[in-house]
Amino acid sequence: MSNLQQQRDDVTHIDGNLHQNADVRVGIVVARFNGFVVESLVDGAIDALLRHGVLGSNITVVRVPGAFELPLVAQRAAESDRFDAIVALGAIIRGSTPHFDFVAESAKGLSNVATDYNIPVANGVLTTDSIEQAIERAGTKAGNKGSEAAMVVLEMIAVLSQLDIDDSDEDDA
Ligand code: INI
Repeated sequence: MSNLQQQRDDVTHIDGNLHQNADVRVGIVVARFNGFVVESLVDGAIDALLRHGVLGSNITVVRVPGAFELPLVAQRAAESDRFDAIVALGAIIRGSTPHFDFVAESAKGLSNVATDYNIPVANGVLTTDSIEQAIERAGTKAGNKGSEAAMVVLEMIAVLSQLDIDDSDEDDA
């Protein structure tokens, strides 16, 4: 075997498996604004979690008025220690009100929650130019961004737990 091939074989790969989720606790924070779209994201997220072994009793859905409110409630949910991951769902549709850009900007606060509280947070907030684009991403021709966000947190939980295992192995050595 060439030296290069040997080096390739020695590379450590960490991938999350999606099979062991019976103990996983997920908080889903949901903006009620544009609810006709957002509820399809919620259905998609819950369906994906249940199909991957998360127990219904370990899923909590928290509803807030709009996407602007999501970062605070996501932060509080992370702080509570009640969840292993958070999925944020909403739909910010240009033209719904004049302050689209303002609301869209505020939803960026979600990304800070993950790093500030060391917990996976998936951003399942649609930001679209039209209602049609939002519908396409909520269970029709462009998939369901709610179920995608749910899968993201399951993968992240698995990846992070793999990293933790590898750390403790090194400590033991
Ligand atoms: N909230 C949304 O979730 N989506 C939107 O498209 C939206 N628009 O366009 O206005 C929206 N506005 C409400 C906002 O999230 C707050 O609830 C409101 O500003 C009160 O703080």
